[in-house]
Amino acid sequence: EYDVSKLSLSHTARYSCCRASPLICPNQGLVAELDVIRRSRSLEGEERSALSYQRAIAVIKAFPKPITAKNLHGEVSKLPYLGQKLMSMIEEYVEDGQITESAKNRDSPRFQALSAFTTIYGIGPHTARKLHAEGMRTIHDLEYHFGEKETSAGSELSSGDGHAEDEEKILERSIQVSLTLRDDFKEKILRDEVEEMNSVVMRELDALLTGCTSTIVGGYRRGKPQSNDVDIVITHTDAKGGAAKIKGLCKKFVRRLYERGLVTHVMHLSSFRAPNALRTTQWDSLEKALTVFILPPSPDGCQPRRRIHRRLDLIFAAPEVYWTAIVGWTGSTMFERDLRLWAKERRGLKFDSAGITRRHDSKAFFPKNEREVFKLLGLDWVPPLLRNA
Ligand code: TTP
Ligand code: MN
Ligand code: MN
Ligand code: MN
Repeated sequence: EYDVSKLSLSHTARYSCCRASPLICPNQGLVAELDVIRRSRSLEGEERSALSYQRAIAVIKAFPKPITAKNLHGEVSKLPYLGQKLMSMIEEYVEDGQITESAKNRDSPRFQALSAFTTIYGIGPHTARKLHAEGMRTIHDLEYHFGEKETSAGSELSSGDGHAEDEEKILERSIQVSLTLRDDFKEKILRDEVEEMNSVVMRELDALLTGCTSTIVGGYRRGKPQSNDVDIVITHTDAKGGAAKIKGLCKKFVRRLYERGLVTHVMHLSSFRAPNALRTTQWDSLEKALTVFILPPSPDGCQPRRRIHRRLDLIFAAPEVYWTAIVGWTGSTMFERDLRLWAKERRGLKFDSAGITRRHDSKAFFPKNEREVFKLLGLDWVPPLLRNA
C-alpha cells in the first residue's frame, strides 16, 4: 500500500507524529529496559518524569538501526529528548546489556505490587498507591477488599434517566468485574479472533440498523499480533442522514448485545456529555461503550470455541467525524498525544477524536478519508503500522 522509503518522515523530528515508528524496532531490548523506569515513575505519580522517559523511548523506537558504541556519541547523542541522564543510561545498556536503575526498580517489592495492581482494568497508579497504603500487597488482598461489596453487571443499562453515574461507582464496578474476570483478561487476543468479534458485532448491528460500517482500530490496526482488547469505530454509510441514525445508537445496541448474552458486563457507557463533565483530557465526546464481550458458541457446533471474556470498546461516530475518530483511536498513546500537540502548537487547530476545529474561530473540518486528516493537520501521511511511537 505504501513504500516506506518514499515517506518523508524523519527520525530526528521532535513530534512522534512526524516519525516512522514500527512495532518492532532494532533497539527493542533497550526500549524494554527504559520502559521499566518509565512505568516506575508513572506508578509513583511522577508524570512529568514518566513522560520524559516516554518521549525518549519513542525517539529510540524510531531510530532505524542498532545503537552501538560507534554511533552513541555521534548520531544518537543528537536525537531529541536524549539528555545527559538518558545518554548515560543508554551508554550503560550498550556496555552491559542492562541499566542499574531498571534492575533496581524491577527488584523492588513496591514496584512489583503496584505493577500487579495496575494489571487490573480500572486500577490506575493513583488507586494502586492508595490500596498499597491501606496495606494491600497482592491481587488476593484486592479480591478480599473488593469482594465484600455487591456488584451489578449491567446497571448502566437500566438507569434510563441519562444521568451519568457517580464516577467512583463506575470505577469500583470496573475493578470488581476485572478482578473476577482477570484470568480471561490475561489471555491475549489473536488477530483472527479480533476479526471474528468485529464480524459478529457488525452482524448484530445490521439486524438493528442496516447501513452501518466499522473499522477495527487500536493496536490491531497498528499491526500488533496480539491485543489486550478490541476497539471498533462504527459509523453509518448514509453521509447525510447518518448522524441522526448514529445518535443514541450506542446505548440501544449495547442493550441488545447484553440481552443476547454477547455482552456480559458494561464497564462504562457514555453519551454526549457536557464538555466539562469528564476532566480526563483523553476522553472525547463520542458515544462509546467499554464492555465485556463473549463470542457465541460456534454456529455448526462441531468446533467448540474457547469462550473467553474479552474487553470490547465500541465507539460511535457520525459520518463527518468517522475519520478523525479512526485516527484518534488508532493510537499509539504517544502518537495521539503528539498529534494533539502538533495541531495546537503548529497549526492552531484542536485535534480530537470527535473532530478537528480551528482554535480562533471554532470552524470545524470534516476530512473524507484518513489521508485528508493528515493533510488538514499539515502532516505527512504516517501509515497505521508506523504509528507505534
Ligand atoms: P487501548 O485499547 O487502550 O490500547 P491499544 O489498542 O493501543 O493496545 P491494547 O489494547 O492491545 O493494549 O487504546 C486504543 C486507542 O484508543 C489508543 O491508542 C488511543 C485511544 N484511547 C483514547 O483516545 N482514550 C482513552 O482513554 C484510551 C484508553 C484510549
Ligand atoms: Mn486496544
Ligand atoms: Mn481499548
Ligand atoms: Mn470466563
